[in-house]
Amino acid sequence: MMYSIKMRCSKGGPHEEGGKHISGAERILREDEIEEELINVYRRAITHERGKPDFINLKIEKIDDDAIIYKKRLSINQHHVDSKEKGLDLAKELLMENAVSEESAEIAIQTLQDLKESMHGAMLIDKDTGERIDNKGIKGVRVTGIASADIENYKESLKNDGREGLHLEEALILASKTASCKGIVAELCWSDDPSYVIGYVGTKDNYERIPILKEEGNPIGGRVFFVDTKQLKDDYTLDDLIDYLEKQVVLIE
Ligand code: PML
Ligand code: MG
Repeated sequence: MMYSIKMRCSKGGPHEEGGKHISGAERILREDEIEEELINVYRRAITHERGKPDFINLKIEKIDDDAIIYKKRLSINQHHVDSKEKGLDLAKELLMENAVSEESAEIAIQTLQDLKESMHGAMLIDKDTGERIDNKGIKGVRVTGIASADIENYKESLKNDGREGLHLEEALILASKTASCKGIVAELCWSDDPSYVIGYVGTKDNYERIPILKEEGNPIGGRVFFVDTKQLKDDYTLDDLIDYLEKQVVLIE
């Protein structure tokens, strides 16, 4: 039996009452792993560079085994650029190689850059027109229900590739679930952590990791998921797509 552990924390009250998001985390664990991980998650909440929270929400829920599906992990492609401008140009190019129109890629990049505060989740943008198709405002669509099928193995394999760190570990899992979602062709993300300037373009198969996508010190980040609206039909609607991202439990192998 597996359990989902979710933490979110904010400053100035709960998120839903206007508090500023500090950090969040999700784990899917066996019962015997919960106690130790709760301490890690709590530590993460109170030591985050975005500030000290005055609200921490911790949720522990049992998951039925038959509610879990398994999907593959994306392959990492490490890119090299020496400026934000080159990073953003590369992101645009990669998006266009993955079925996103030039217009939509440009609008997405501009929209993320123009944010006045960080997205809590992702915006859904039409891959052809660049139009936003969810109505969730700054909250966006939150991808939850994700974890690595074997956490220790996963960390070890990243380490063997010379890649470590919580940002990458978590982003790669999230991008892998997102890539498995019917109707999504690509993703663009950069972090809301001020000193963390690395971002990525997620495709159906790859995690295209780009070393600079924003200015050092910028505390605003977010995600865009590019949707092929032609794949949305009566029997697979936008609500179904959002439900998959927000609710389906997916373990990444
Ligand atoms: C985040 O944690 O806010 C997003 C991080 C994106 C890049 C992670 C990486 O590849 O290092
Ligand atoms: Mg963050």
